[in-house]
Amino acid sequence: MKRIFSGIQPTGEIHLGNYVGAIRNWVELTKEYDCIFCVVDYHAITVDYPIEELKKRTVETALILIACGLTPEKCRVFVQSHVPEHTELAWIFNCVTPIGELERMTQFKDKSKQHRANINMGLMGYPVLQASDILIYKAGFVPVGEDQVQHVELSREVARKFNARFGEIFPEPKALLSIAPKILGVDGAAKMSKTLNNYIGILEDEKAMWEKLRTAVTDVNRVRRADPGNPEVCNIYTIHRAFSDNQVLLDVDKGCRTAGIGCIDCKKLLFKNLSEELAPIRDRAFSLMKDTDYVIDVIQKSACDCSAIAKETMKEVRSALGLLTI
Ligand code: AQP
Repeated sequence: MKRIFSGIQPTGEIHLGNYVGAIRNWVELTKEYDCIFCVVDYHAITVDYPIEELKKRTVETALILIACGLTPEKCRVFVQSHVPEHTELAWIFNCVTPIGELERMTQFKDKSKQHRANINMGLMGYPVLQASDILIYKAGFVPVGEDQVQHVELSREVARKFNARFGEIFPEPKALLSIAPKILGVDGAAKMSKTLNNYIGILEDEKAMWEKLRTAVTDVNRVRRADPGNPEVCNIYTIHRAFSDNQVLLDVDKGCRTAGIGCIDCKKLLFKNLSEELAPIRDRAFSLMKDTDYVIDVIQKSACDCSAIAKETMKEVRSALGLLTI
């Protein structure tokens, strides 16, 4: 069975972008692939973060993945720092990754602007650690949102460079995109992001969710209800695509182009469909919050499984590098 790896940072509330861009696709893919999903806490420390919050965020992120359907019967969900071979392999990959490649990564450039006072090596080496997260399990496919495609491509290059120098050990992983690989924030401008605070969290209560949706930016050309719009440039329509059936999509598309439907009515339709899908996830998450021992148990068992795979890979890697083993 082909293997999939993907990760998510414990950097705050999981939002609609994470959900439709990644997590919902991950649940689907468990039907066909051997899946490993990881809460990547070492990635989260590449920027300043509230230290006292990290443990809670880490457990909550794993908990939400389970509530979304990534249950231990279907896949493994574990925490990156519990399998230290990830960082060991990252060091080795540092030695085959050209600095120039890292400097041109879009995320590095963006985060360097956002965190001018702390542009550290970890921020630049983020994609090297990501390559190691994927390749330590020899995963062939990496389901991600559009923003992460560039990093997956770098993982391919890292695998290629390593294999060329030390022998064929790693596959060249491919990115897999969901049907909604890029969701913009409620500002309708930047990518929906935990740290940009422009998101709708998937566990938010319905009142808060509607308030954010109600005021979310749509096609800027629709100033008045009578103005026709273009669904292709409207973030609400993009989110509709992820939650609404074909008939609703056709009606909304036509209504928007002919000014037959107002933005608020379009949002109400979306809200109804969103709520239907997210309500059971929210219920499962809130009941798991009362049983975090179960969540800890899942991440412990998964780490144990993943550790066994990672140790095998590292044995091969150490031998290929010519390191002295004792
Ligand atoms: N807006 C988005 N649209 C589609 N997919 C998205 N993803 C994130 N934002 C969107 C995908 O979600 C997965 C997990 O992302 P992450 O938490 O590891 O990091 P990120 O991409 O940096 O997401 P955020 O919310 O923007 O986090 P912060 O603000 O902490 O940097 C990935 O597959 C990602 O593509």
